[in-house]
Formats: sequence, C-alpha cells, structure tokens
Amino acid sequence: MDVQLARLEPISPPEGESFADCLLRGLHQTPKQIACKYFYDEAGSRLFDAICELPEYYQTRTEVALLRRHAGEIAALMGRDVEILEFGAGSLRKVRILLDAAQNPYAYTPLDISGDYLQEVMRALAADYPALVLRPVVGDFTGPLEIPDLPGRNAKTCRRAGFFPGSTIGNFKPDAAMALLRQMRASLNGGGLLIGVDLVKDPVRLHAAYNDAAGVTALFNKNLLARANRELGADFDPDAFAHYAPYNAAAHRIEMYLVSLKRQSVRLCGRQFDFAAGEPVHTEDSHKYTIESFREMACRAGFNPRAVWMDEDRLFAVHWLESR
Ligand code: AVI
Repeated sequence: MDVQLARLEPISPPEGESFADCLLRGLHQTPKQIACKYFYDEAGSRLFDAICELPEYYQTRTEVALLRRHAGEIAALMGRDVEILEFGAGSLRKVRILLDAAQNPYAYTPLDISGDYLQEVMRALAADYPALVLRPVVGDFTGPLEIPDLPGRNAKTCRRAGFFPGSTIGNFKPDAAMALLRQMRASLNGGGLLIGVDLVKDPVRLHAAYNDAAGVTALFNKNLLARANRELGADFDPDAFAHYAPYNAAAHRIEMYLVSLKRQSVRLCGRQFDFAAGEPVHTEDSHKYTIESFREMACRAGFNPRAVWMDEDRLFAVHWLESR
C-alpha cells in the first residue's frame, strides 16, 4: 500500500474565538478566568512537555507504560486496516505505540489547533511510516467537525478508532466532557474510542502533581500572562501573580488559579483591567474519575465501555469504549 493522500495538506475549519477575545471576555467576568486551551502556544507546549517528565507528574509515564503493556490487546480491539483519529495530536510517542502494534493501519488523522505543530509532527511520522495515509486536520476538536471518509473508503472498509490520551477529558467540566464524548462518537462512524483518564486518588499525590518542586507547573500557568504580553502587547508582571493549584476533594478536581499578589492594573488591547490583592484568575480544572464514574459518563454519551487497563497503584486508567 503506498497511498499518501492528503499528506501534509491540512484541512482547516473556520476560526473560533481568539486568545484576545477570550481574555477580554474572561477578565471582565467574576471570578476572572482564562480558558486552559490557551496554555499551548509554542512556549506553553514546551513547558507541558517538561511537566510530563517531572517526577511528581505520574500521568504520562503511567499511561505510556499501560499502552505499551496492552498494545496487542488494543490493536486487536481496533481491528485491521484502521484509521486512527487522534483528538489533539500531542506527543506522537503515544500514537506510535498504537501504530506499531496495529494490524496494517491504514490512516492517521490527527486533529490539532496548531497547524504549524501538525506540519512538523507529520513530517517526522511520514518518514517513519511511508505507507500510512496521513490526514492532518487543523481545528478545535471541541467544536463540531465533520471528517469525511477517505476517498475509496467507508465505515465498513476502514473502521475508525478514536484516540484521546493524557486525561485531557479531565480539563472539561463533566457536562462539557459528556458533550465532547458524544461529539467524538459522532465523528467515529461507529468505531471505538481509546481514552486515558486520570483516577481519583490520595489528594496529597494529586496536589504534588500540580505543585511540583521545580516550579514548572507554575511557569506553565504564568505562561498565559507571558503569552498575552508577547502576542497582544499586554503589560502583565507574571511575578506579581502566584500559581495556586488546590485539590477540591468534593468535586474530584484540581483547580488552577493565578492569584494577584497585590492591587494592580494591567493594560490589554487598549483597556485597563484591575486586580484586587488576593484576587484569583481561574485558569484550569483537571477532573479525576473513578473507573465507575467514567464508565457511567461514557454510557450516557452513547458508548459501551468494554476493556479498561490500570496500573498496579491505580493511578491512571485507559478505557476502550465502543460506539452503541
Ligand atoms: C493536559 N492536561 C490533561 C493536563 C492535566 O493534568 O490536567 C494539563 C496540566 N495542567 C497542569 N499540569 C498539567
């Protein structure tokens, strides 16, 4: 097979809300907030890669180990000639584990908001998997996205399998997470979804994962302010804000904030924003699930939860969900 359709030719849907729009809207709200998807400019993506290597951040290495250990079973569930759709193409390290184990994988369709990033990762993948059809899709996978069948293929001849690793589902509030699962199901044409989900656990362990000793997560959080300075000419002083990430045990989630360390004003896009001393800006939630609470949500989103794999310490789970 040597089809190379759509190689390096991204499909781009219309633009959504910009970073500037998000800031202008979110900093007028009470409490102030900034959407977490804006963490990931080039500097933020590099900081996130560094987070994934931290001793306290067990998620990435635990998930990678699970994918490696169960790659054969996963490949059997995905089936032959599969098209893998990755929602938010992050570290290609993870999808390579699936591509290496899959039985004659046909195509890889990564969806990501950064076109430049996609081009770069596709180039590396194209060299290593010359027979694979690569179809990058530039866009926000949280919005409705129609992904047409590959030419000459349909749901019967090329089954789709979704891949959503990293527990990114946890960054959505439960209602939004369910809506997102529904939407993913719609784009899978009856195929299954392999999804990584961080588990509810000892709050001390969770707290440490978002409050690392080296301060990388603090830099990642403050990169939102640095990004506003770089891209929009704002005059935030990132040192005048504290990274604060408590675990809310009742809601099973880490909440991340930037807290103003003093009374201050910031200029952004020709407007002034005032911050009281101690005022928080909410930047992220990271929800944790039990096996049961996640499976229940997946059922409500129209999936049949099938296999689930966990490490011995029950830190992280990888679920295989089938479309109903
Ligand atoms: C991408 N997402 C799953 C990460 C998480 O753990 O919620 C983002 C992150 N925020 C701080 N550290 C990592």
